[in-house]
Amino acid sequence: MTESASAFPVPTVVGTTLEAHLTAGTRGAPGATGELGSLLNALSLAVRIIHTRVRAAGLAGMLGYTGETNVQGEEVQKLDALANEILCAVLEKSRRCAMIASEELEEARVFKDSGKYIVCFDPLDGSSNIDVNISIGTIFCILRAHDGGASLLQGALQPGTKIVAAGYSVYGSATTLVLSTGHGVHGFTLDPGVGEFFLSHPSIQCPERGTTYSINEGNQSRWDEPTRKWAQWIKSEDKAEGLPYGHRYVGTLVADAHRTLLKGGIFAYPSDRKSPGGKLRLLYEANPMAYLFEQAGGMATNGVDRILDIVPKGLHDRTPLVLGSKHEVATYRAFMRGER
Ligand code: AFP
Repeated sequence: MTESASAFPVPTVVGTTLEAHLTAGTRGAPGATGELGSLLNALSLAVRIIHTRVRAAGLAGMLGYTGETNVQGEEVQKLDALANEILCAVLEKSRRCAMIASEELEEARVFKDSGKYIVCFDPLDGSSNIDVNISIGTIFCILRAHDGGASLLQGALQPGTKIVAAGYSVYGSATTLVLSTGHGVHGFTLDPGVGEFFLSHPSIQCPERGTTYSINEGNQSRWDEPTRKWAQWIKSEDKAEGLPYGHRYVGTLVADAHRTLLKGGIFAYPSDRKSPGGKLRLLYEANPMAYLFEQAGGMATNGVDRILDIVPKGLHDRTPLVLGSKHEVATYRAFMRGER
């Protein structure tokens, strides 16, 4: 062996790749065809491509707006549009998708020669943070196409309890992919040198209690009385209850939810006078996050009901969203019921 070769120690431990994890997860499972695993691998490919575009956006003239407005009435960022195109192309080529629903598309898109799944996604969450180099992400969930009834559209409008897998990626100091297929929540970190996701956070558990709360305090004047009372309480001084909590708010759901999932505490985007039905979207923001938090032992509510029980009426339905540790979310709900 030459001098130079021995200078680089042979890696003793090669991590578990996403593919190996998914294959192990479906091996021997009754009726498993590997199609779901292959669809999740396609989604991870889309995330890796988006990762490269996000990292180089400032150099490739990909910051700023396209000049168009999307179905949400929001100005579309160039990276939003690009991330949407990447996901649509990769999912169509996967032949595992019968249909997709995207935050950036008014209508659902049906694919020919399709597979048995529907993917709902927010291609690039946190648009307001894209140009200022703050964490952004991609959010998705997967449903069985023909479980919802006759039409494919009905397939997308199933309650979150019908989700078969969900996940999100965070393009932050590292690119992380967090996902669940109903057997716990697992986190993978991208090794950019290898271009591969390796298991870095196996079996994530959302702590029973936390010490931080996350809400856009700038909306306070628009909140209803119970929400204002809860926000006042969580900032009050009470050692026995561990109050006050620290305040953390990035303004990107994936980043605020990721912190809350790993460290505990609570994230809340309640309804208010400006958004009486809530701001966040049910199919591709609230439902995927609610599925992951419940899989990790946390909770998700709209303040009254369990998010996953809500039956969607339309692709771009909005909902109040409260996520987090059991203790904090249960306390929040008690305030909304006037029990505190
Ligand atoms: P999009 O960029 O996908 O529209 O997401 C932004 C977002 O829906 C979510 O990521 C944040 O939690 C929330 O909006 C931030 O809203 P405010 O700017 O009103 O706090």
